[in-house]
Amino acid sequence: MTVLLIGEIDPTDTWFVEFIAEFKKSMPNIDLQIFPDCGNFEDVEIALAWKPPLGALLKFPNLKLIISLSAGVDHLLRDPNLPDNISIVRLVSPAQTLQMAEYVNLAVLFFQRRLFDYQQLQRSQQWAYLPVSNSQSFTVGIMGLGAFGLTVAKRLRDIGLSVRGWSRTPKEIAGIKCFYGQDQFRLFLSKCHVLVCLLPLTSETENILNADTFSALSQPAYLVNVSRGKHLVEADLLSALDSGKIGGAFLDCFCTEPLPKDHPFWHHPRIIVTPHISAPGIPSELAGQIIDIFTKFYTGQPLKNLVYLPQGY
Ligand code: NDP
Ligand code: OXD
Repeated sequence: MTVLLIGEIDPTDTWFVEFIAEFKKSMPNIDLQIFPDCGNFEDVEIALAWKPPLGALLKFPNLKLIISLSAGVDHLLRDPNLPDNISIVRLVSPAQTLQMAEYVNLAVLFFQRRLFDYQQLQRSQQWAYLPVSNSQSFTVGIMGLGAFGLTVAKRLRDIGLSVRGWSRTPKEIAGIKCFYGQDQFRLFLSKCHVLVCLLPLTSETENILNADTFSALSQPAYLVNVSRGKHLVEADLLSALDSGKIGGAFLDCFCTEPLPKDHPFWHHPRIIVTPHISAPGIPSELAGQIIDIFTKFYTGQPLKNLVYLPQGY
């Protein structure tokens, strides 16, 4: 069997070097080819994809399964020429959801303990005490209660913060106040001090982090965007930071990645920029998941984390 690695894949990048080595170690009998330097296109049955070129997956007449190398699948679904009737599964690993929970915890506590204000005091060598909101009255709102959002929400709940969540369909989660659908969006926002975006990027969620959303939050208000850059209207965030409506932001994903050198986010005193590393996934664990998917697929067992195309995630 031939498996194709396709997309924005730099075989010299540290993560991919490790991933390819783990893949070959765990699946020595599988012929792994990297697009476009692959042999016979007819031999390819499974594609491992990360931002494949538009229309490229149509070139493989015997393709049976697409595995997204990421949890988000916007990089695949943006392609209007995706082959029809082929299942798409995405990789979601427990270690990766834990990494995300750690990152969001870090950001939330940074805001709650007023570290942006202390950084400002430090710059002018001021030794001063600033009052802090207690954790039960500091509310974190998680947009998206899927694989990542749920783990993040439970972690924050378990350290004693007040947590609410918002999803498309109704949920009941112990100790977390849940809201759903467009009708309950503003009600959800109304008590949140920190807004964490863990939504998939779809036509319904693009630009959802905008001036209107920010104006519905409780003060002081902060933002964590760890999902996709296109959820955020960047100019609205800069205005909200200028006016004080938003007190600070942790941003891990951007409309253009890498973030251009002249982008105003780089030097903003109330923005922490990280280069899409909140939950990078562990190559050995992902390779293990891929073996499991191959086994299930070729023995006709149901696959987990299937993408439902009409929903967009
Ligand atoms: P899931 O598909 O498991 O969950 C998505 C959640 O969003 C669900 O709760 C869903 O609601 C909700 N949702 C979707 N559309 C809407 C809508 N229109 N209104 C309200 N809620 C909505 O996704 P994951 O948790 O696995 O991943 C989320 C995103 O995180 C990924 O798409 C990716 O962009 C990002 N990500 C970023 C990483 C990084 O390193 N920065 C790493 C991994 C993921 P419902 O439950 O009702 O279906
Ligand atoms: C993902 C990501 O979606 O790393 O998995 O962004």
